[in-house]
Amino acid sequence: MELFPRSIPNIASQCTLSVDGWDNSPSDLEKAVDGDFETATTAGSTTLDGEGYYGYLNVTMPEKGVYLVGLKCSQWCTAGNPSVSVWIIRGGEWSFTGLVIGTTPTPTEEKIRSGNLAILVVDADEVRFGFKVNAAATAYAKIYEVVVFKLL
Ligand SMILES: [Ca+2]
Repeated sequence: MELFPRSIPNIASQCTLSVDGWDNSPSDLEKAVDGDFETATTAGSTTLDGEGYYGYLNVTMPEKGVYLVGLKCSQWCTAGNPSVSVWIIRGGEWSFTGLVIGTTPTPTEEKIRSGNLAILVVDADEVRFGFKVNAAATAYAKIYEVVVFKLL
């Protein structure tokens, strides 16, 4: 699938992916940067006793710049509504960008977000995606693909 001109290569495989904040972290992170939108990490999950973040995905670029970052993921949970929030990080300073994906009603089975998230990163070198649920629940997510285009 070719989403962008060949003159702007997807450099996701040159980025460093890491996860934190999960009871059971998603593994097989290489499947999130393999260029295949159908392959995914294992399901990460966390049980929360109230609204909160149940895990994070961090994408660190090779250098600061202007990037377009896209994310295909899935979320599901035993109660409430899951969402994804985004921070952009420049040299260690965090900037909360906002809640960018919300899912209703409660997806009790895996729900792939067909409207993929894309974030423009300006003069920064890291994006942090926070997976959130707004109720006491066990919540899950898989990362299908991260795409990173360096624009400048
Ligand atoms: Ca993939």
